[in-house]
Order: sequence, then structure tokens, then C-alpha cells
Amino acid sequence: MSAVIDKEPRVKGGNSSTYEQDITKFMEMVVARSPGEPEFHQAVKEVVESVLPYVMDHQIYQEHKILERLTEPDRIFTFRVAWQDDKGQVQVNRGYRIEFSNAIGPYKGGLRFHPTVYQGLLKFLAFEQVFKNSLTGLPMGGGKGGSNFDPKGKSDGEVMRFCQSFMTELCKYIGANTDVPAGDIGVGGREIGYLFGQFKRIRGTFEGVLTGKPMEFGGSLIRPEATGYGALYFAQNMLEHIGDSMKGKICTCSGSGNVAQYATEKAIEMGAKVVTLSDSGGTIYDPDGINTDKLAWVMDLKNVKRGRISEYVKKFPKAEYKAGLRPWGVKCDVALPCATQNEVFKDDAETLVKNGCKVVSEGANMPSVPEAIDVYLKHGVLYGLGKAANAGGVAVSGLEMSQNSLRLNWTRKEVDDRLKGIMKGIHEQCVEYGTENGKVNYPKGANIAGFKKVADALISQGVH
Ligand code: NDP
Ligand code: 2IT
Repeated sequence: MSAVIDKEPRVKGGNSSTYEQDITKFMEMVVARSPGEPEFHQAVKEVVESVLPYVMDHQIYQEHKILERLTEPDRIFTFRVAWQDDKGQVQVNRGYRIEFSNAIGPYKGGLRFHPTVYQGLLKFLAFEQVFKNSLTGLPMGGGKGGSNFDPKGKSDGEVMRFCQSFMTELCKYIGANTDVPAGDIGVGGREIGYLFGQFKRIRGTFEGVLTGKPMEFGGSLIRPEATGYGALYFAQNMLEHIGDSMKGKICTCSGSGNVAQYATEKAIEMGAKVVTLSDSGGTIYDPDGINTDKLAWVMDLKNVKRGRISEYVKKFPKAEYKAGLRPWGVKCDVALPCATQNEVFKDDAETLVKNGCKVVSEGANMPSVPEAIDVYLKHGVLYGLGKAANAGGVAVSGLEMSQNSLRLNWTRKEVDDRLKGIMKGIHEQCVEYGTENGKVNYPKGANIAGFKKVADALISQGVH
């Protein structure tokens, strides 16, 4: 049980049950309704632990069964994706799109291509997206999609044929005003290009149906950078709130994909030193720090050559490769989990605290397990949870939608300034709803603020 909730007997509501009992009962209902989806249960429980006391104090949310409605997606599409590999063999994958809530805007959220993708994983991501998108202040509902397709080791031609087959079905459900997918793990500019091309061929319209597009056909400056940059702006906001800054901080970062690369770039720009990157094979530790030149080499390795992070130590022999290990054993001031869900466990969090880590800012979605979050909160670590700290990516996707509607492109500075303003606004909402005893409980603040806007919209729109 997370330290987020108040375990005292409830006064309001007129019975003697505790929040903990209410949460258990609610989660039993969620698990019965969605069995076999542990990541979804984990994401729901985290939100419910934060918002249930608030819901209990606001009778209207109970009357309208808001939590019950917000934990059931509007609809889920699943479909076969058959495609031919380079040998002419037919391959079959499964595709999904989960439209979770369009209470405050068109469904919006990324596509993940990874062998671990199944319905429960995408439900957790789509659910998180609803609250994250609400926090950005932009008019976006929540959704997520993807496939168990593994892009690793596939040729460009194979990726293209897979994307074309995937979009041939997906294009029936999406559109600039209904549902706007983007990238996530395994889906970057290359995949978005192939997907956009196929949408256009079938539907015959050139519209802002996807974000994260290359610049030549409607992309936004700063979108590739936005998630990583945003996570660092959020870390900076948390530190400034206690009179400190990122300057001089030692950072450990996991992952070496889109989010990790631009988190590292912004950390360097802020005067911090990033000493680790990782992938599913292991971690590289560079005690001298990953400077701009080394980062450019990593970007070429990952984005052009599609290589593995272990190759870093061949190029930079002072660095060490720790096969099979995550970065959290390395001493740091700031931890930046930027790889995947459930990658920081309780013992990792204890090691981070023992080594003096003061800040965790999550570029990834749900990277910390609940027991790790308990450790952060117990020890006063400034904990920027994913749905707040990584909202910069979807926020700039929202700005890409605005630019597409205007048929204009904003400058780098204009988009970056808006991104900074949005991350600051998210931080302010966390402070407003999460401050207790002079300290900010970020999960509580982010979850309540994200919930409130969607809940009020649902009430205004009648029972559905
Ligand atoms: P990429 O595909 O660009 O990179 C993913 C990175 O994470 C790779 O280094 C990958 O290593 C590593 N990784 C993936 N799965 C695992 C695993 N099971 N164990 C260890 N490492 C793993 O994805 P992104 O950088 O875009 O996404 C990273 C995280 O950020 C995800 O949680 C995503 O949901 C989240 N996010 C992304 C946003 C975006 O705009 N792209 C926005 C908000 C959140 P390997 O190559 O070995 O698989
Ligand atoms: O998890 C996320 O917020 C994303 N993968 C980005 C979604 C988007 O629509 O840009």
C-alpha cells in the first residue's frame, strides 16, 4: 500500500470504513472486470489511492460514478496484422487501439511496437494518458495503441510493410478530430512516416492524424526533444521550489532511446552530468559524464545504425559496461528512468536513497513499482511521476495539432517556450493539489488535478 493515502478512519461519508478498505473494494471490482491485466491494475490503484479521499470529500463524483466510469475504456479495437518478411514468409501480429476517454478532446496517445505488448499493457498506458493529457491543459483525451511486432533486427522494407498493414486497419478508427496516435517505444519518425503515407493512400486526406511527423510534412520543431526536455524542466521546477537547481547535479539515466537521449541533452545544457545510459542488455557507466560529442555518437549509434549501447565502451574505453544491470546502483543526485515500466524496484529505490539521490524525474511511463514510490515518499525524495514529468512529449504533440490546424509552423523558440510554460503549469497544479505539511506530494497533486478536469467534463456531458 502506498504512503499516498490517509489510513485514518474516514469521517465524511458517515461510515467507519477506512480509505484502505474502500480502495481494496474498488480494486476487487476493477480486477474482476479486467482480469489478467496486472499493469492496468497497478496504474489504476496508484490513481485511486491518490484521488479516493478527494472523491469521498466531493459527493458529486460518487453520485456520478466517475471512478467506475474512468476505469473502463470507451472502446478497444483489436485486429490481425499480416505482412510479408524479406524472405516472402507471411508473418502475423496483433494490433490494438484503445480509446480510453475523449471527455476533454480527441483521443490522443502513442503507438508502441514491442514484443511484450498485450491489451493490459496498453490499457495501463491509455489510462495514464487520460490524466497526463488533462494536466497539460490542452484539449486532448487519452488513448494508446500498438502491436506485439518487434522492430529489432527488421529491415526498413519489413518495417514499412508491417506499418502499411497495421494502418490499413487502424485508419478506420482514427482522424484529426477523433483519435490522433503518435510514437512510443519502437515507434519513431521512420514508423510515423510509413503510417502517415498509408493513411493518406487509403483515406485520401492530408490531415494531422498522427503527431511526431517528420518536419517535411507537418511535424513540429522540438517534438523529438519534448519528452526528455520536459522531464528535465520538471526536475528543475521541483528543485527550484526548494531553492535548488540542476546545475552541478550527477544524473543516472536509463534507456538510450528517444526520451533518454534528449533528457541527457537537456541535462548537459543545464550544467548537470549524466553518467549512465542503458538498454535491455545492460548499462554503460561513464564517470567523466556523457558530453555533447559522446551524445552525438550515441544518437548516431541508436537512431541511424540501430546498434546496442554496449558498443559505447569500445568507442570510449574509460567507460564501463555492466551487462544485465540497471543504472540504479550508481551514485547520483538525480535519477532519470527513461526506458520502460517497472524498471525501478524497492531495493533500487533504497540504494538510490542510501547513495544520496534527492530527485527522481520519470521520462518513462510507470517506471517505478509501488514499493519504490513508498521509499521515495518516506525519505522525502522529490518524486516527479511519469504522468507529470513526461507530459512534455504529448504536450508538444498537442502543439503539433494546433500548428496543423493553423497550417503554420512555429519557431523552435516559440514551441520550447510553450513547453516550458506547460511543464511549469503542471508543477503548479501538483503544488496546488499535493502540498501537505509544507511538502509537495507529487503523485497526489498530479492525480487529483488530472482527475478533476476530466471528472467535471464527464459530469457536464451527461451519463455515458
Ligand atoms: P525508444 O524505443 O526510443 O527507446 C526505448 C529504450 O528503452 C531503449 O533503450 C530500450 O532498449 C529500452 N527498453 C525498452 N524496453 C525495455 C525493457 N523491457 N527493459 C529495459 N530496457 C528497455 O522509446 P522512447 O524513448 O520513446 O520511450 C521510453 C519510455 O518513455 C517509455 O516508457 C515510453 O512509454 C515513455 N514515453 C515516451 C514518450 C515519447 O514521446 N516517445 C512520451 C512519454 C513517455 P532496447 O533497445 O534494448 O529495447
Ligand atoms: O506516453 C506518451 O505520452 C507518449 N508516448 C506520447 C503520446 C503523444 O501523443 O505524443
